[in-house]
Amino acid sequence: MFVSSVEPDSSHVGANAVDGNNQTRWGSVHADPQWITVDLGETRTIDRVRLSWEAAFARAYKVQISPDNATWSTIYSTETGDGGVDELLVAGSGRYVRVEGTQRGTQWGYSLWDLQILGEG
Ligand SMILES: [Ca+2]
Repeated sequence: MFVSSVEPDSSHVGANAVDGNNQTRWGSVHADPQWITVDLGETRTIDRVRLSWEAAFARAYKVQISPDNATWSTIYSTETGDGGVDELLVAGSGRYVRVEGTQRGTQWGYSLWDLQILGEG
């Protein structure tokens, strides 16, 4: 997996989503929308995103990719998320990958045990 850094940082422990450990989690505040952005460090071509949701899952979310952390292209979206593990086949190239939750599945926030961004590039 390619990760250079992740936002949000210490306040909501975004790093816990990309530490490869399924027992540490990132959790957002209890509001819509919320997001987590991963900086891949350089432009990468990605083909798979694997999200492991904690109990606080997203009913609706998007996976987006960007060259500059400003202009985003949506490479996956759903409005019928049911938590658990989502293994997504995607196609995209960029340096930044964002998971944006737009509708929570519970009264809590959005929470991921782990987020893997995989590809060849
Ligand atoms: Ca983790």
